[in-house]
Amino acid sequence: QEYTGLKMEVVEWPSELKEVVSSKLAGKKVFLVAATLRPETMYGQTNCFVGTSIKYGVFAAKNNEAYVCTNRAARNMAFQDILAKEGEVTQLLEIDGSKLVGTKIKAPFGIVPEVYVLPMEGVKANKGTGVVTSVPSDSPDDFATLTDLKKKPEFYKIKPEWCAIDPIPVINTPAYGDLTAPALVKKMKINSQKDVKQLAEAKEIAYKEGFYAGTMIVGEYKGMKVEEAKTMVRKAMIDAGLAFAYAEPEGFILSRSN
Ligand code: ZZB
Repeated sequence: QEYTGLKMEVVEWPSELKEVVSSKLAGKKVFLVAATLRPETMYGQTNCFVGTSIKYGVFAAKNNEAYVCTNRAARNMAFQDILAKEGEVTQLLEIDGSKLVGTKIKAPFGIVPEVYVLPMEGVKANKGTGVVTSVPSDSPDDFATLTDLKKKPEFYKIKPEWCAIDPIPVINTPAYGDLTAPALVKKMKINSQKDVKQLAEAKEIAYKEGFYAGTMIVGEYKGMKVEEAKTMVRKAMIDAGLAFAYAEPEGFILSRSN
């Protein structure tokens, strides 16, 4: 699986983390790295998701940078020469996912340039980087989760203003309009992030519609088919130093867990 690793720079840490960060990560530019298959949707980022029971590490990268992701992803990155030294993983700090919630980060290419880290139940520790950038206009999972968070911020231990950004139109699809994911969630009567079966189905439809029938309605590639824009947006992000190619060696993972 070839992902785009999106570099979301930390703008402000939650107060609880400030002390440990200033001692352990002094002088480093720190990024949460989200793994995405839909770089063309990055204009519509409204937040980022982590799993609250997942353990994350902060790993030394090149040019005095540091990346926040799972240990498993860091090992994969090391072998793709994405970290400080090829084949080596240097963990500077460990952070519980629950503590990352509320961190303010940059959203590369986002129409809203700065967003917050929020909790999502469905984030898998063994997939991608364990960090997911959220695009509620085109991802049914993201839209359903944000709807939950907006209903019960106290329950999820978040501030309402962290999830206040409404879905941003990015792609038009003939079948579902300018907000494909919200339209699908409504049509399929999906009530929350816990409706995993219907969400998997909605995701499949959103992928197909977006990729084969979608047209960009914002950004530099406005008017272009998603099929063509996808690789161009990805390349632009990589050229700008805001992203990198990150491959998930599935065979390797399988053979290790068997
Ligand atoms: C932004 C985005 C925008 C995504 C969209 C999807 C969509 P797949 O197809 O199952 O491999 N993701 C990445 N890592 C994780 C994780 N550890 N746990 C849970 N979800 C994760 O899914 C790949 C997508 O799942 C990635 O692409 C990421 O969300 C999320 F408009 O990034 B995506 C219709 C989907 N639309």
